[in-house]
Amino acid sequence: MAKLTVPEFKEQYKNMILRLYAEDVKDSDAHQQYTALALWLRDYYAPFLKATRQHYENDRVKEAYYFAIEFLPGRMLETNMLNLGVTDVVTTAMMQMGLDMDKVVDAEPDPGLGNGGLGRLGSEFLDSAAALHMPLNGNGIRYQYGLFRQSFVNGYQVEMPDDWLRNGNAWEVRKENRACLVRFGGNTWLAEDAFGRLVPHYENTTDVLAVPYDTGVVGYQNQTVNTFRLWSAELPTDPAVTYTLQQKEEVNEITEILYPDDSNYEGRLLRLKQEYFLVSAGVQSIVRHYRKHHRSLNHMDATVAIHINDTHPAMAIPEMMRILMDEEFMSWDQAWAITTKVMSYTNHTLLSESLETWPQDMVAQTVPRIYQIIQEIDRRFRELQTPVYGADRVNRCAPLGDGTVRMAYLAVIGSHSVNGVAKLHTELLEKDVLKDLYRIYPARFNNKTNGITMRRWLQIANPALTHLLNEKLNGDWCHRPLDIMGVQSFAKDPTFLKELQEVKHKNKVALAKKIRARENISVDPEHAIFDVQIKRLHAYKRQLLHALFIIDEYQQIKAGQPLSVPRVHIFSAKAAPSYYYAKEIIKLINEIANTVNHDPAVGDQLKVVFVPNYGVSEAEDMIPAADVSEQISLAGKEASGTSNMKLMANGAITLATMDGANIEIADAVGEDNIVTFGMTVDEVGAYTNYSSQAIFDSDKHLQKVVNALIDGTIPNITREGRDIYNSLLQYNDEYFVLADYESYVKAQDKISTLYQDPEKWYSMACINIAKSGQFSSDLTIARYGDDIWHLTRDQVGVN
Ligand code: GPW
Repeated sequence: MAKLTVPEFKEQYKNMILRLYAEDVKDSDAHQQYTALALWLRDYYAPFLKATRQHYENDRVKEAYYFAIEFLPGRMLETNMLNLGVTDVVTTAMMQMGLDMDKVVDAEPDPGLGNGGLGRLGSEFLDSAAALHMPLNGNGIRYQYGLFRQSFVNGYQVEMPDDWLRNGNAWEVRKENRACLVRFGGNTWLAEDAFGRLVPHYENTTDVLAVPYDTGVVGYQNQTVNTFRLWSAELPTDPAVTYTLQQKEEVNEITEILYPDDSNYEGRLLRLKQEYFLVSAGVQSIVRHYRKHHRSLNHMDATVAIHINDTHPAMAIPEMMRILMDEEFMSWDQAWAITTKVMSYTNHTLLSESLETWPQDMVAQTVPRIYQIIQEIDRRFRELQTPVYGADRVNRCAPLGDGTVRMAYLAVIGSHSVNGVAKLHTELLEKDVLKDLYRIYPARFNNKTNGITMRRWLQIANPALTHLLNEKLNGDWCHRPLDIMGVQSFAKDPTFLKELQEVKHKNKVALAKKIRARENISVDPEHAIFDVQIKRLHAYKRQLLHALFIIDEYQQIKAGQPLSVPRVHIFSAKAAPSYYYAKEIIKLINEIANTVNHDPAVGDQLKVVFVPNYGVSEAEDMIPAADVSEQISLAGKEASGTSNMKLMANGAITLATMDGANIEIADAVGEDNIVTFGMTVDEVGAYTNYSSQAIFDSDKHLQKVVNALIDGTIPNITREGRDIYNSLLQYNDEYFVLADYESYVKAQDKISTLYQDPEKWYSMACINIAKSGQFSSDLTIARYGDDIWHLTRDQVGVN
């Protein structure tokens, strides 16, 4: 393909605006400009999408399908321009046409198809796989409303619908010709057909039409474009059938809204329907596609891999069994052999409240045939394993138990691979959460530490740092993430460290400007440490620990002792609408902000900003400007974390407990380049006689801080302050906030001391950037491809 020139692009773009809106470019608004550019890009990569598909099909390339109930793609405009290698041409042309590229970029809605880390990881994997020519397809739900938009009223979280499709979605292509029917409810029984085969019969089912919408996932300057498929629920088009209003609503609501719960299981019927809708549509379309090119399904595992992202899509296992047996007339054993070879599963949590366990009667009523198959999986598992491992162990880990379907156990039993998302997490799965199944299937277990895409978090979010890296590194770090290691040689180069400091300063100024404009708060980018904690609001993530420290600083200032270094504490987090305690923490932090930011005695020493509506785009604004990365979950609770990786790559110093991937970050950078604190997993486990009251009673300083929750130091939190106070004392502080407090304060003091020596600080930042390459999702996804899915790919720079 000839290289695109600026005049060519301008010509094509003007035509696009004309075709779409019958207007001149100068009369168009930002949204029109964005849509036209997105459609132009879609046209531009369409031939690559077609060629990629044809290559996979004609060459019988093995393809993997990543099934996930959520994805969090973020805006696609800049990513696609970067990956297609047209950023310079397009931005120059847009400028020449008098258009403001920032406004065009901002006109793209951020698709809120996910809650947090789980969904974002899925999207990073798709991006990385395309960059490596890996045949990986995304398979998810096209929620009409994404995660709620968050705002604050009087410091309280207010949720508003996220109508992200209001103006259409330029990237997607509806494929009604690829729709399939998904069957719910009714009765089912087996009866012999004319050939003497046992086949299921159904009556009174509700059939739902699953319509796919496909979006291209553009590889990084490599002409690969993979497919990201989202399913939408609609009424079947059969004119002979009529529907009541209620039936219509029941169908439409299946893909209407994303459940706003992060790492928290809620046994709601609609969610069960969403899960089955996703897997049934996804597996049917995979089998149908496979059928086009193969006469039998006996060797499907040679060209198909299906990945179950956490347990939400675990019904892919019985659904595959159903199709192979009921529609392809395979025996159980044959179908099971294929299914387990095709399926693999990632666990993302250690929290018991996140593990899905559906009531058996709910599953039996909602998806009766699937329930029968799960019963048979359970029966055979027990029959096979009880003689070897004994009834107790087998009872503990069989798919059915306590009147529920235990989805994690089903997922392990029906897959050939089970992985955790950080070394510690995988170890704890083996030792604790899944120990009985680990005993039975040790070879299935493996670790795949999470990763992040440097393209979004450096090349797009942090152009200044990208420019500096490009200047210093000979190797092509954009293709070979481990090459970032090269900047380590500048860790003692004062000129480089100054440049790095200037980059950070520039990003802090830019963020300060946005905070001023959006939140009406002035923060000082010259002197203050930007101390950042951005992630879902959850008790185990301990935003409260951070908040207590701010109260501590405030009290110190009020007592006449200035802080050694000014601080800006930046939070951003959504709380699940039904998560009462998390919302109280939001209110607390907002009121701390209110008090501190308006107290003339404080001035620029201390500022607190709670940035509303955290999402991918907000993260892109904040991460490049962070000095400190708060990763302070109670050890043993955070499976991995991924903001820890994004922040280190942008030169923030991690302030961390030894939890999740923090441990691997600490190993990578060395203890001099990270600040760790708090109890280890083993210490938490051994702490059987914890009394938060005893800690409180023995520490005057801590008492003053905690009492601020109830003594009026922070106004307007009468109820919240009392509830939080009680959670810490009366309810014995479930997440050991008080136990880790002293150690946290010391760690924060250490941060302040280090920061006062810029050469030391930026040398640490430099090492963090240098070592971030190993957390590239390009490397992670290559390992999934090699070890789990057995996919081909082009040579990656795995140096
Ligand atoms: F509970 N994670 C998440 F395991 O964002 F399903 N939402 C979720 O519902 C779950 C996990 C689930 C996160 C983990 O909390 C985080 O530690 C991890 O880095 C991320 O998934 C990606 O693996």
